[in-house]
This record gives sequence, structure tokens and C-alpha cells, in this order.
Amino acid sequence: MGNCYDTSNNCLINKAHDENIDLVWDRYEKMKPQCGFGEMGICCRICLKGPCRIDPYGDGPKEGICGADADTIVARNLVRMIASGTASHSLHGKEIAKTLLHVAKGETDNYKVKDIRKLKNIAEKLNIDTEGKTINQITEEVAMASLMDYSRLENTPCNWLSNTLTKSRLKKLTDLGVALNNIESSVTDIMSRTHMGTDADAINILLAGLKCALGDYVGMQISTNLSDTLFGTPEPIISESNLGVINENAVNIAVHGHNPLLSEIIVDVADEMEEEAIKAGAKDGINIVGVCCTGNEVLLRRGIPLATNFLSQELAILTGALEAMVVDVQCIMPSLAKIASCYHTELFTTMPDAKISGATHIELNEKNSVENARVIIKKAIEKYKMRDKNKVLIPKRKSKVIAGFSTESIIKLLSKIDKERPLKPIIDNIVNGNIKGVVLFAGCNNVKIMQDNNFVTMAKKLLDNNILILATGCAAGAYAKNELMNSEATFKYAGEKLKEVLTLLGKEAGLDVPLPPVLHMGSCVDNSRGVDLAVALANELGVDLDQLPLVASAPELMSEKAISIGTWVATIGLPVHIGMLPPVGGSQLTIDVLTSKLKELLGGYFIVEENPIKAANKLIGIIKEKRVDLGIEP
Ligand code: CUV
Ligand code: SF4
Repeated sequence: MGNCYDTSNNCLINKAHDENIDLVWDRYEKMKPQCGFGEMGICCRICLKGPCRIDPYGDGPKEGICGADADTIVARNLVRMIASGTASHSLHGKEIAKTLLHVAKGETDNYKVKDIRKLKNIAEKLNIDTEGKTINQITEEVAMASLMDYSRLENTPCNWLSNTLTKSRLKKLTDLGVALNNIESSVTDIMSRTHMGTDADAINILLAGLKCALGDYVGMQISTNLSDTLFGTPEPIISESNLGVINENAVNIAVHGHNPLLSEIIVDVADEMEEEAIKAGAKDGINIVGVCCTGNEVLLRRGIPLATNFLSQELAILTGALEAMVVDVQCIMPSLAKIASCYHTELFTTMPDAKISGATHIELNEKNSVENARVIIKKAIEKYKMRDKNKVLIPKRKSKVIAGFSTESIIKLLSKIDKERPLKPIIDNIVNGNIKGVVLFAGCNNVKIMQDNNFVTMAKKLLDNNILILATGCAAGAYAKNELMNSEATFKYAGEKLKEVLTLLGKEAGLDVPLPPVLHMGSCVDNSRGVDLAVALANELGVDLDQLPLVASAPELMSEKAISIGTWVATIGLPVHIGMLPPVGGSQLTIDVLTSKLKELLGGYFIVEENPIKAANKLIGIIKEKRVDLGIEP
């Protein structure tokens, strides 16, 4: 049985069952009951004396064979999740920084600096002197300053940490000893200190986790900013979302994963090869659609329609009309290979560190990316001829989406109202209560939760209370698919005052229609855009991040990356709601640190609430509290 908020997917879930194909929901059912020790984080497999399990209730063991207690075991497991998340996001950034460096040195023809203004803004942000330097020199220095954050020996904070937060936040992080200097050594540090018989002090372990999570943040800043340099900074753009974007009359190619280095090239090359597809009988040519975060990247920059977010990725193949799925890294279900083999669909892996058995591996690197993208698209066109028309079933539903809300584009829009102080209109509206506050939704889908239900239910409640919503990652996918990212949604769901503000802003932006009530800021790494906006607001108001009426929420979190994001978001001072308890239930100490202790030290903290209506009410309460403290409520 499937479990999606959007029932238009049900026909494909039924189709899978008719064809005896297992989907993520079926595999979940077969996995039940899941291990209670694992769920609570009290299973340790760190050494070969184990696995050890702590008995959380009865009179069974209270310590592992080495003597590690539940707090140590839970904290170690948690920070290892953070290290994996940080490794994933920061490596994504490093790939882009390396590409930028090669562009500067003239070592690749396949990429170039597209957004010179952004490059110069970054140089200024990082205190790089640009006077009398060529674009290539500036590019090289920006790339090197970014790569330095992966390798610095001195104990000074990362460039992308010290230059992107408020001064007071940086001081708090420095005082606590977590102002990160080197992303990769923080991951090594976690792996080393959690080795058997090293750090056994849960609080010390968790502090190292906060520091490492900031590496995830720095990696995101690098990913977003350098991608904008190479591919352009997003501007508002109109597109569509949901499986209905798959076009029966086209060669359909899905790009899935995370890294725009791949998907941008596929989009470019597809444009060139339209004619070939038409010759093969596809009258609408080539139709590229996005899945997960790479989908968000090309939606924001290129207007490519977003077919699905995480949990329904398999259903894209079940439509029977997908010729190829091209994947890079992260959040790609290995099940795709088996499902593709039941259809004419070819699954292509493209990264040396992310192969899937059963898939066709065609590597895309800086040197060969254009050439190999052509090979992939050519194969997809051949596949079109093998499509079995009797197996095609494309749900009709798709919704209109206005995306592309980078911090720059928001500020540009606001400067049409106030050229001198572009943030003033937002601040005025927050102060007068037309906008009560802001919630940034991020993170994944999780098979344990009805797909997209928490996102949509919470959003409707918050919007009705005049709270503006920003979204990234699969949260943004949920809103894009379910008709919350267009002007109709403003009429339908925004409270009266918020509706007025969005209508005015839409008019000023020259859109003729209100802005959507949920602003699509991009992929997971683009959570950095949310921080940039928050920091700009905090600086304008002369406060720190923990004083803003701003809350983050990941109500359907799944990946280790979501754990590291949530941790740095709390570390920089924001309350973070999560829709399920991560595997920390076995250690009250860990729970206390992540909730109350963190709040005392840094202002940010975790709130766990599974029920979406209760969660929305809690966030409304927190926003009200923050407003009272700022002296602007009512
Ligand atoms: Ni990076 S991390 S399921 S694709 S948001 Fe989507 Fe977004 Fe989570 Fe993965
Ligand atoms: Fe057991 Fe300790 Fe080894 Fe973990 S590190 S498996 S608790 S003996």
C-alpha cells in the first residue's frame, strides 16, 4: 500500500502492484517491526566485541562490553550521522569549487563564469581585493579561499563561516569552541573520537557534533554561491510540477540527485539535440524533468519542471514514459535499477563514487561532460523507440509553480519599493504584524510519514496565521507539487494581511499577480540562502539570529544530511522543529542537550512534534514569544 498526500499518484502505485513491482512503501511494510534498539540509538557496532545493546527499560545491560553507557553510545551514533551529512554536502561544494578553480586556470571548456556580478559580490564578502585584477584572477582567489575551508591548519574560523553570520553569532560560536576552521578535519575528528575507547563524555562528543555540523553549513554556502557563479543566480521563474510534467509525446529524461555540474550540462546538450528526438518520432522533442534536489537546481535556474520529490522517485519510472533517468549523488534509491529493468527506461549513473549495479555507468567529469551527456541523450532517444505504449500511464495532475527566490532576487524585488533600504518593507511588515514571522521548511520525505502531508498541513495553518513560508529541498518539492507555490495559493491560504503584502509585492515585481505564499529558495544546499536573508534582517534590526521571529522545520526528515542541517540551524540560533525523533531516544542526556542546554547556550534548539497541527501551533507560539521579546507584539 502506498501512502501519499497527493492521491493522483495512486494509479501508479496500483499499477506497480498489478505488475508485481515492490515500491518503497511495500519494502517498508516488509521491514516491520523495525529494531527498537536501533530506533532509540542504543545499539553499538563500533567495535568487534559488539554489537552491544543497552536495555532501556528492564534489568538487562546498562552498559556495553567496554563499559560505554547509553549516553555515550547514543551521542557517538548521532555525531557519526552528522559527520556523514557534513561529508556529503561539503564534498558537493568541493567539487564545485574545484571546477571553478579549473575554469579560472583555463583547464576546462565545459564550464565558465556565468554570473560575474555574483563573483564580485562573493569576493567582497570574503574580503578579497579585486582592484586591478582580471576575472580569472578573482575566480581563482574565490575558489582558493573556498577550498581553504577544507584544509586550513590554523585555528581561525572558515572564510564562509566568519563572513556569513552576524558578529555576535560568530563570537558565541568562538566562545563555545565550535567556530569551525576546517571542514574535513572536523569529519576526521568525529570518526576518530568515536572510535572504540576514545571520547566517552557524551557532552564533549555532542559539542564536536555541533562543530562538525557547521561544516555542513560552510559546505552549503560554498555549494550555493559557487554554483550561482557558474550557472547564474536564480530569478523568479514560472514552471510546473508533479508527475504530470512527463510528456507522452517527448523523449523524457529525468535528472536526479544533487549536483548541478551534471544537470546543467544535460539541459544544455538536450537543447542541441531536439531535432534528433523529433526525427525519432517524438513530436515534442526532448523533455527534461527534475527529481529531488538536482531537480530543484535546474527548476530555479532553468525553469525545468520538477516531476517529484524523494519518496515518489520510483513512480517516475512507473509512468512507462521515461526513457532515461540520469543520477549523480545522494538520495537515489538503489531500487531504481530493478524497477527500470521492468521497463524500457535506462538508468545512468555518472559519478565515480555513486555506481548502482544494474545501471549503465557513463562518467561525467569536467573534461568530458558535454561529450558524454550527448552519449546519454542519444541512448535515451534510441530508447524512445522501444517505449511500450500499453504500459504508459501518466497522472494528469501538475501545478503551476513560481520559483527562483534567491536572496538576491528577493532583495532586488524589494528594492523596487525602497531603493536605499530594500529590507525596510519586509521589516516594516514584520513590525506591524502584517507578516507575523517566517518559517523555513526544509528536509526530506520519510516513508514513516504520509508523503508531503506534514508539509502541506503545517503550511496551511501557518499561512492562515500570516506567517510567510520559505522552502528548500524536498519540502519545496512538496509545495511545488501540491499547488502552494503559485498566486492562487495566496488567495486560497494566506491570511488577510499576508495576502495584502504578497499582492503588493507581486505588483511591484511586475508579476501582475501576488507572490506565492511559499517561496522556493532552492535545493538543500540553498538553505544557505535562507541564512543569508535571516542574517541580513538581523543586521538591519541590530539583533542576533535567535531574536528573529524565524523558525525552521523539517517535518518529514529522513537523511543523515537532514540531521546535520538541523544541528547547525540550531547552532546558529534558530528553533528547529522535526517531525519525528531521531535515534536518540535512549539517552535523556542527549535529548536535554539538543533541546534545553542548546537553547541556554546558543538560543537555538530542537522541538520534536509528530502531529502537524500541534507542530504548527507550537511554531506559532514560538514566533509570538519572539515578537513579544522584540517588543513588537501585538
Ligand atoms: Ni537534498 S536530503 S531527500 S533530495 S531533501 Fe530530499 Fe534534497 Fe532530503 Fe534528499
Ligand atoms: Fe560494545 Fe563498546 Fe564495542 Fe560499542 S565500542 S560495540 S559498546 S564493546
